[in-house]
Amino acid sequence: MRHPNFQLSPEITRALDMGTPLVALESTVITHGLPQPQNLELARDMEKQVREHGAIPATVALLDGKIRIGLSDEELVRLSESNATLKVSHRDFATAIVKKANGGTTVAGTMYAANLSGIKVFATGGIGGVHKESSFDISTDLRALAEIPTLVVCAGAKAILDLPATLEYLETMGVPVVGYQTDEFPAFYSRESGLGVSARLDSPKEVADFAKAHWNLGMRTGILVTNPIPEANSIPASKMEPMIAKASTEAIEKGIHGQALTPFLLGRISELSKSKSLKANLALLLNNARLAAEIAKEMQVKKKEWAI
Ligand code: PSU
Ligand code: MN
Repeated sequence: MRHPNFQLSPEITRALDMGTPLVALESTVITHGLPQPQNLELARDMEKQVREHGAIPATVALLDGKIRIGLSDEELVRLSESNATLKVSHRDFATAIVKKANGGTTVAGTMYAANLSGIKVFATGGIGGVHKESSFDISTDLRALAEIPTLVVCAGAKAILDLPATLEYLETMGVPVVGYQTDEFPAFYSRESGLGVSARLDSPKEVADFAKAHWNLGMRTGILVTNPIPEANSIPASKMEPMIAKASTEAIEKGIHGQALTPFLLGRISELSKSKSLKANLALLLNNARLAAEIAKEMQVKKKEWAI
């Protein structure tokens, strides 16, 4: 793909030419979601997980106003240490370009850039959704899932959100919500939520077959694959709920809203849980990178059979 504002790394260009499996990775988690130095460690570890499971990682970010697909290690360091980064969803790309800024792409922003580059599989932690704190804060991640045909592997939606409302929105928009080896929609830090998924699938091959069936019917939505956090790192929902409620009340009291809300809540919950939630967050991110690589391998085998 040639576009003046996009820059693909040589490795990604080669992988696209050769048909090597690729996994896109977001970067808001690096710039806004995690503290330093865990953010850099996590970025490196996610790339490593993807490689160890047979795919090439394509971290998406903005550097000096260019949309970059695939970063070098020095660039990862720059992004993780840079303080004036933007949080980039659809409406922020042009801002970053015009201001020649650095930015971390959200789930929505990463889906957009990955899809334009020809990358179909993407791993993240938790998608954004419908917030509890204000009456009309709906993450643009949901709109992206409704409109961009990319497969997103996540650990459910962040437990700080209104999960039933988030699932209703996805249903309305025709976005499949797949439970990976589970019948229950996972709640990020916890494996359980009491809410259902639209399909349960049990292997990377089954997921690849599902994607083929969905897109070959002419559907143009994303596919959300929800992968529960590993048991050993999970925190029961009953333990998380009081901390989430406290952080949520504080956000309302301080008048924090819009793009700043998610980073505030994640940071505050990490403090309240004495970093237990941070550890859980890191574990689920790596778990998702692994599964995404396995799915990308299966999907690459089938690429010729896709309609898109
Ligand atoms: N998952 C995490 N940490 C994060 C995010 C997700 O574990 O920081 C980011 C994602 O990039 C997601 C964004 O797209 O938070 C959602 O922000 P908002 O609710 O403002 O749309
Ligand atoms: Mn929002």
